[in-house]
Amino acid sequence: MRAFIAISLPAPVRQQLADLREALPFGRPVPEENLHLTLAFLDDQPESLLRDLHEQLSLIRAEPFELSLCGLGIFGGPKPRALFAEVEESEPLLSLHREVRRAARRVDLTLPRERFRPHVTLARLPGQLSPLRARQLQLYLENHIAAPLPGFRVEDFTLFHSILGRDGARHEELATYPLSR
Ligand code: 3AM
Repeated sequence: MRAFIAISLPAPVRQQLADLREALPFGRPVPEENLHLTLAFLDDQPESLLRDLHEQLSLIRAEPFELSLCGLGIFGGPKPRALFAEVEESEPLLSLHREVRRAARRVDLTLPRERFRPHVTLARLPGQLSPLRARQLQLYLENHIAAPLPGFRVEDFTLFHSILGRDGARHEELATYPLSR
């Protein structure tokens, strides 16, 4: 079962982020209902392992915290692959990320050791850009450099099943873990 752990965004935040993409001249927008902040991509895992992981995730104790989005960015350098909203690296967020990875390790799930760059992917980009498209993208970023971005309170995180279809992925919530005092 293809799965990942993420922070869901409140509907008004998803809406505001979706609106931001309206002027994006090309690229494949992430469907509004799929906008999320990935804490860990787990890939394909047996259901038994996900059940064990669920138990470990249920044991995580953390308080709700405020999350801020702080700008737009592009992954992929000269071959842009994704447009994202950058998320401020606050201590509670980094701590939750560490706890999630610890839970995965406890069930012998090895996650790649890449640096955590918290973000919300807004659109997939084609990678290879013509000079015209590169210019359009640059203009889009310049025009949105000061766009106000929403913040919100994180009250829980979620284990998702990602179901790949012809039109992209559909995300199904397997379990949600509340943060509480
Ligand atoms: O949060 P973002 O959008 O960056 O790109 C997928 C998405 O990340 C990523 O997992 C998140 C939830 O789908 N993802 C999908 N396949 C992946 C893979 N093979 C992957 N990340 C790493 N390796």
